[in-house]
Amino acid sequence: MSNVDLTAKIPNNVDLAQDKRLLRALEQWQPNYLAWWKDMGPHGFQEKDVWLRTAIAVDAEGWAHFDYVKMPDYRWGIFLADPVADRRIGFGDACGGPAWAVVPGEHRNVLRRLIVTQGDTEPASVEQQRLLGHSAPSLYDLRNLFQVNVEEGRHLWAMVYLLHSQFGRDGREEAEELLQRRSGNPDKPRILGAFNAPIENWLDFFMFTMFTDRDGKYQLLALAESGFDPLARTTRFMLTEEAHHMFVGETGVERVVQRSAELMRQDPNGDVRAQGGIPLDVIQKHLNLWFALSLDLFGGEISSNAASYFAAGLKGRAYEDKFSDHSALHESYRMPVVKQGKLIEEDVPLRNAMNEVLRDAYVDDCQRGVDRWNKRLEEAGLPDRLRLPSKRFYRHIGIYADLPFDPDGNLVGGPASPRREANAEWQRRRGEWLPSADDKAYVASLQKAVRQPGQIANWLARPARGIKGLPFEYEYVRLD
Ligand code: BYC
Repeated sequence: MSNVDLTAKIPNNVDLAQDKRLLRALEQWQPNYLAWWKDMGPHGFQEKDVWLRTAIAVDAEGWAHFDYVKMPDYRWGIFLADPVADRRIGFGDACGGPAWAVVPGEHRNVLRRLIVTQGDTEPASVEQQRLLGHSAPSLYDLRNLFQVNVEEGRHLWAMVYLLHSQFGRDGREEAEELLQRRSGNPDKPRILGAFNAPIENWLDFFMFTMFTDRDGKYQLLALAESGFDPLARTTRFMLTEEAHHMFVGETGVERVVQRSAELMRQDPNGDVRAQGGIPLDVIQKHLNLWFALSLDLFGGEISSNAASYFAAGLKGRAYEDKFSDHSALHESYRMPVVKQGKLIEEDVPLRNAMNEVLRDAYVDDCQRGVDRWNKRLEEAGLPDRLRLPSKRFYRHIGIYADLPFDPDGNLVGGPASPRREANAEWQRRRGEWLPSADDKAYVASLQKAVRQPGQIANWLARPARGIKGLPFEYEYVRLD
């Protein structure tokens, strides 16, 4: 295992102390990061003790330490997974060649762009979740929110390390800009769509960590295959932390569903609202929204960008090892495309369909989570089921963008019908498929902070267990 220097101002396992220029550059960025964190990080809880996990090593066993920490004192550090000896590029035109330890000149701009795009999502999500602490349904959930937030901060550090160490002055400028953009700000928005969408309540938060963090997982898996070895090693370790974020989302929605099922059974008319829970149709609409926004994050279905990332060995497929042909030159991908208002199957050269290949793996993973939620409904003896909408529903990016697809993937109003925004029927039915103003107001009315250890909001079930062997009743955040 690489040595981890935990006593350093910036904990790291990359021998920072040996590279004085890089160390100086990162130490100059550090106060700006902290200023951003205090300004845009979790509002109102910066001085509280939170029972957090901190990364202290990169081996599978014992990589993290748990203790009470005030968030601004969190030890944000730089951790790369251990190098693989004689690592080779695993796909594309340079397949079999040695992986690059330094950024190759010809790929410099593209790699910088990928790293900046990845990096931009991390502070964006912290900004989106900034006010949620004030309405946390339990101390357990409050702590999980902050855990996710500090680790997104660490993931920003991971990308900034790459920018500073490999991209010189351009990289330093990009690192500053990562602290300047703001989620949802029309003048200086974050780069990708979903990271400018508001996360207004805890149902949004659980859907975001289920679906949007899962995009993170798949993008990181694709980057973990990169021939650019520092990127591969950084993202491999980020995936370890990311797993918890998806756990928060998947079990969070599961607990909402479980509680709604309980409340439905308690009411003589099966009315969840009457019992102060969240109706299944409202859960479904939030699912539809965050699934669609997250699908957009994979980029266009047919993408020459994706083809060139793959050809150049910069971004692979998730678990590239599992594929037999790593050139992807001789196959195609059959997908429904829209021609004259109709869906027609078309063969697309596989390299150009790489975003879709990754999106498919993601959809399968999401389906596994939805199946788990449906198990809870089945166990409660209810006939209702949640489902993923079609990949074509409510898209803003790619070949289905702005078209009036319903959740079943059919064009509303037939071939000649107008686009989504101008489509009267789609707009009329919008509230059946996406959270309406009423739904939002109702969910908002439930968002009241529960701050006693062991207590929980009425609309949410308790988790099966607490964190790291501690009970749910533990005081995960000390509020006094
Ligand atoms: N919003 O060829 P196209 C995470 C742009 S999440 C706005 O279709 P490409 C996390 C695109 O940039 C993971 N713009 O797509 C989760 C391009 O612009 P230009 C983040 C978009 O390039 C939760 C144009 O449309 N990681 O970690 O193949 C919490 C045509 O592009 C969007 C990454 O994203 C969009 N949704 O793929 C915290 C990995 N989609 O060139 C963290 C790095 C596309 O015409 N990024 N565009 O100006 C990438 O690999 C690629 O940039 C994308 C897009 C997959 C995002």
